[in-house]
Amino acid sequence: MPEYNLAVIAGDGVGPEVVAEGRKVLDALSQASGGPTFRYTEYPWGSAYYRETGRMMPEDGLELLQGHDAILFGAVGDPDIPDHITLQGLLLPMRRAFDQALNIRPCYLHPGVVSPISGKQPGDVDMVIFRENTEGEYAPVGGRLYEGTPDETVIQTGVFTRRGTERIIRAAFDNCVQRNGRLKVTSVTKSNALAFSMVFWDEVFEDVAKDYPQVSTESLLVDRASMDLVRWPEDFDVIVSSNLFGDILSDIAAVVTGSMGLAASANVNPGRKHPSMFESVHGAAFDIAGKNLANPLATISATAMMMDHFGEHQSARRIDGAVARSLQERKVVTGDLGGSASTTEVGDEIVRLLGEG
Ligand code: GGG
Repeated sequence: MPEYNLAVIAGDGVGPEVVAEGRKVLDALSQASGGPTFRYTEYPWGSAYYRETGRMMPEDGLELLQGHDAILFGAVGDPDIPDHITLQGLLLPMRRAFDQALNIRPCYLHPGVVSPISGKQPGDVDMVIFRENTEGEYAPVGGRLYEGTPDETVIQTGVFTRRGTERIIRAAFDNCVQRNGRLKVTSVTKSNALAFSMVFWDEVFEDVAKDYPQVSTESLLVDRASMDLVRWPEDFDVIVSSNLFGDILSDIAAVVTGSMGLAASANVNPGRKHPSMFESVHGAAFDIAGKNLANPLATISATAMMMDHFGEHQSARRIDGAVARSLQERKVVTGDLGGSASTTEVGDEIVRLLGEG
């Protein structure tokens, strides 16, 4: 019976509430005979830690995380701390230090869930977004000069390496070949305006595509892709995009599938030298924090992605099956999906459904 050594960073806002339900589901897996077991180490980092120490995590935080098999992450964000401090102090350094280059964000319209786009049927929306996760527009490269004067000058640079660009594009193609028979990869850029970085991205995309002749390809500008995601989401299969565009497009895709509260995310280190991280796409949602109202299904689905990462595919399918069944039955759903169940009730329901097999 394998035991996995997990780091848990519940973080801010609704993070602790949804992570508690994710752990509840992992613990339920452990009850099955031959199921995986888990050892958790909690790291109380985030905005509360920042208020006490002036840092989002301790100086040796990354060293502490390195020894774990994976990281289960909640959320970052605080109404009283600037977002660039909370994000740059914890989530983004973790992705870079652990070379979590592949941010994988699946979106599926489940039976029982109503899309805000009229006429969309269950399964019509079925896509996965591959977002480059360690460089691009989120690279912390730039500076500020003559601050507060009329000459104030600000530079923020995008960083696109051949290695990073090729890695995410190749991962998208590999996933496309494995996942289904539709076989289409859409690359999203803005190469008409960003004539260095995104023209380069387009070239790498065309090069990599040659290795996958069975996959059809398209290249869309991000403005066109954003429109199409809303009006024709069924046209997309696998999307590959830069850090910034992938971040935005995956939020659009999540709401099209009914709620941000359903969107899970894996931050994968392709070389497996470092721990990968699993989290909801949504943030801290501090307007509902502490009220037991948040939908924990995104985090619970992220635990299924973690199981797949460990090769525990049967456990992953059990979690996915329980999530799908709870959505279809609609007996226990949170407010974002039109129900009145609490965060803990949804977690309990998933555990109950896991028990039914
Ligand atoms: N659960 C993820 C979270 O807290 N997200 C907040 C956020 O702003 N994320 C931006 C990103 O994923 O790059």
